Amino acid sequence: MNRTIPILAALLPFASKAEVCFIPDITANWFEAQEICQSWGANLVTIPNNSANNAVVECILASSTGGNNVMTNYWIGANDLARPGTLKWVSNGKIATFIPWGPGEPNNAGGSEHCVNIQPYPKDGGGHVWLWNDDGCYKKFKFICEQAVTCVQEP
Ligand SMILES: [Ca+2]
Repeated sequence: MNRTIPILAALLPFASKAEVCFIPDITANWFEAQEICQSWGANLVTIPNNSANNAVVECILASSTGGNNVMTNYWIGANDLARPGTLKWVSNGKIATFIPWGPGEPNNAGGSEHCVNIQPYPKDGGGHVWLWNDDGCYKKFKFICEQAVTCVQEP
């Protein structure tokens, strides 16, 4: 679990809301993943902008323990099942507007890719850039849960 985010939120005097992300060391299809997140009072992660995408990447890299391979695909909380071509977030039903697709994505391979994961693409000159891919919802991947943390300012 990445504990950096809630600690920072607690230090902000007027913070009303923050999120904490966690990545279980298991794989699941998109629907199972969302159910597992919900069982912990969370949702698959919502990524509304680039800074949130960067925070998710930090969360992924921080989940590396004991040499597990973090360079893989992770389900996030977006799909276009209700209306193909329109991505919505499972946490709040909002239409996704920030959508950093990877090269050649979304390709809707086989006409059956309606859920979104984030994955590392090698960068020229080394390192990786983490971008999104539409994929088959029933494929099993690791996944990222996000739980809202409410902070109340004490009088
Ligand atoms: Ca794809």
